[in-house]
Amino acid sequence: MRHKSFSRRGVGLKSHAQLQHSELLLVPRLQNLDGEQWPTPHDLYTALGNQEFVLFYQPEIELATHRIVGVEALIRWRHPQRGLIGPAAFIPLAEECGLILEIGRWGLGEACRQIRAWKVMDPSLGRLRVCVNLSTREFAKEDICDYIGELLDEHSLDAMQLGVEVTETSLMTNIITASGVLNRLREMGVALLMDDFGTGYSSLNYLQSFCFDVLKIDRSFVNRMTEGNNAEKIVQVIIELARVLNMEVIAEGIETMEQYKSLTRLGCRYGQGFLLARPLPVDEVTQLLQLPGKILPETSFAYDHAPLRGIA
Ligand SMILES: [Ca+2]
Repeated sequence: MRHKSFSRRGVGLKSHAQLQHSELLLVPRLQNLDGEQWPTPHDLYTALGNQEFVLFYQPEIELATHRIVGVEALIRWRHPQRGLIGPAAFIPLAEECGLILEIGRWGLGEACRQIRAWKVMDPSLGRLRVCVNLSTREFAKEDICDYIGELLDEHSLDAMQLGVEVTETSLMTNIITASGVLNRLREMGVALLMDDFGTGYSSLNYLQSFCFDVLKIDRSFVNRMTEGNNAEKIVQVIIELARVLNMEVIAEGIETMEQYKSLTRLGCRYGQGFLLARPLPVDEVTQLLQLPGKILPETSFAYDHAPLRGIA
């Protein structure tokens, strides 16, 4: 893809006009203007060394009350010239060249440091769950459990404050190691979330084999929901499946009031998406977490933007 614009501005909840503008900054840019591939592995090494990666946090909301129950940590690259860059532009390369292990560890450490900072600021935030996405390669190394254990000790955190989001693809890649990692994280008390549920090859098989605390309904189902169509029926069945298996369910990618209302009607308890709150820089999400009861005012909902597509 070609460049559209460069900017150093961040993303916020200031106004919907600003939100729509800032969205453009997160579009993946995979080429320089001269057509050469960008970024290169060397660019990623440099970015890590220069501490250019940052975590944004997207609230997870109880749909009936608008209460924030958790946040998902999502990586961004704050490039000194190119501005804020979404993960689609660099995570696949990081996976390919192996640097994902170091970037992932940085992300876990940064999330734990932030959980501690929120807890010190307001002890009631000690119950907030912060979820981190584990990449396939991180998940394939059993020492990830030791590393997470060290971080929890270092920052004096309860394991339940940390959630780990795992996709079916990660499970599939190395099922034996994955099984060991999941069992150990469960023993430690870390919350396990099945990410992007329904898009893999063997979703039901994984639910049978592993104990997850939370099932996240993939955005592709939520995005296509209209009353009575197949996507809505699939979502309905997933919600029921989670209920029977005693799992929490979070709908991903809620972008319109129609989707929000349908999910509420179907009994989906939690949701996440641009309608409710976008991924936000730490200072802005901290402001939301300080709202009374951590309840988002409905006036903050992004009613009037056109549907936006995933950059998470
Ligand atoms: Ca996720």
